[in-house]
Amino acid sequence: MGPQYEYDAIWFGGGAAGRFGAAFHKALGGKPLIVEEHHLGGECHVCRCAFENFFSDQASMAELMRLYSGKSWYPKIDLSNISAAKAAELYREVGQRAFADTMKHQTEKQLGVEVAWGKGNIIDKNIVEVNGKIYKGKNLVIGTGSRPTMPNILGINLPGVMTYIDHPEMRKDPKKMVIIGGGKIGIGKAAMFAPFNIEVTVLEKYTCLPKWDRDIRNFIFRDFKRRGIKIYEGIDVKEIKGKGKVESVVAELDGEIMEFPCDAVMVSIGLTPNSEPAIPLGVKIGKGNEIIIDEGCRTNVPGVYAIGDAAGPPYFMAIARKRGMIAAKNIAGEDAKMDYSFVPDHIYIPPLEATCVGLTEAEAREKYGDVVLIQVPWGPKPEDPKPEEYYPGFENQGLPVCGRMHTLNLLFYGQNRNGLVKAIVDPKSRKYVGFHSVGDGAKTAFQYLSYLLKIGWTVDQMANLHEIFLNAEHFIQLSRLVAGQKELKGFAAQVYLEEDYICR
Ligand code: COM
Repeated sequence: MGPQYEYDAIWFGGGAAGRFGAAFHKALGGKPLIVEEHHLGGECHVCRCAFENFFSDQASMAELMRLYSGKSWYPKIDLSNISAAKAAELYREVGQRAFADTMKHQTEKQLGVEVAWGKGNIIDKNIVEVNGKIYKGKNLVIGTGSRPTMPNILGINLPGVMTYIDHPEMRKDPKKMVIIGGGKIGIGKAAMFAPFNIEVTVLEKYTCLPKWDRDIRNFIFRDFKRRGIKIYEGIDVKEIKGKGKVESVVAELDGEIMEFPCDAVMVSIGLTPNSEPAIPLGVKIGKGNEIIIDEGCRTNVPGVYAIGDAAGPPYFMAIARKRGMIAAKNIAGEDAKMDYSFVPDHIYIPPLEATCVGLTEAEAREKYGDVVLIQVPWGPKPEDPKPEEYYPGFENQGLPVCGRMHTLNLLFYGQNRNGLVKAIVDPKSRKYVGFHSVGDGAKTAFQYLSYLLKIGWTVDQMANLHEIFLNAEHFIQLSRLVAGQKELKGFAAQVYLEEDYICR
């Protein structure tokens, strides 16, 4: 750092990328300054991952209470008055504040990273002004996040049109909600709202969750159908109608105009990077409004870096944080590069979760030819199990639901609904090429599975691990069942669940 600079780097934005990057920078021996207007941790704890985690748990509880009500020893539960708005209020009152305090305490007190609180104004690539005070940095790191992409259609500004940002701000439960966009956010929100007696319809212009494995998609959407969540694909939204507030969504399907009455609309068609603050610096901006960076998170302007969502997809917290870490290393004089291979993906679809990493079956077949599947459930479905009738003597005693549904409580969830796990293996090398799961609780394992994929983990190595029975992700025990085969065949007939979930 030359004598004219107070800081090695000014981290413009203290979200997941900037907070982790600045902390890493400090740990490397540098002198970082974070400039942040609202909260450290960015949107995560306000309306994104932390909020979704909380709200999904509320939705899971509601959905499972409905399923368990009056069965076995569980008391009858009346859910007619439950409220998504109440759940959101609880998070606003408790969760948001608690998270904001924790982030501030951890960053400033525990890690000793300096923060300039207030709206920052970038004067040039070495000078940022905050509340009239000038801060000078040798490097500048832009971590300004992203915002929901909004379609340019009539009625988009009507009261009742929301995005993920407004979800924690809900004050009243809608009766009917239309979700525009069936990507990760839209599908997750559909599963989150439905348990609260909200009628949900998803309108997707192309295909919902297009990058996900076909069996996983089918599993999710068949379950949506059972729950009454309607999915339309190939439908083009034209207008949101209403006098003073949302009343319906108008869309075109196969040349036919359809109208969907509703009192709320959630828009989830994608994200747009917040690259605007960096434009005056002369950084290159891509077609999706993202700041263009190299593998080391450097922009085209020397000394200016971009991290997190501001630098474009993949929009994923781990990528945001790692971009921060890579920028920190390079500011400290290393030559570090981002590695985007084997990044897992995850959706909360309460009461389930879907997680995947690596290739889908279709991609694997294209690349490796005849792949082997290690999968449950597979083949013909068992008859729908009948959950026990109410067990006399337990009326209004005991807990309604034991937390979430882990493992065998999923049996309540009905025919083949207790999850699907699928590992895809190249039989020649015996290496895994993809893992997929829908069920409860698998996401923890995927943090490690993604690394195992990367290092070329084999079925034989997996068979040597120690499973803790019962776990939601059965990959270890399933792999051991077939690992003795000299010529790997796996054990999953290639049975596709029929695609009957689309409303058309
Ligand atoms: C996640 C926010 S809640 S951060 O990545 O820890 O800053």
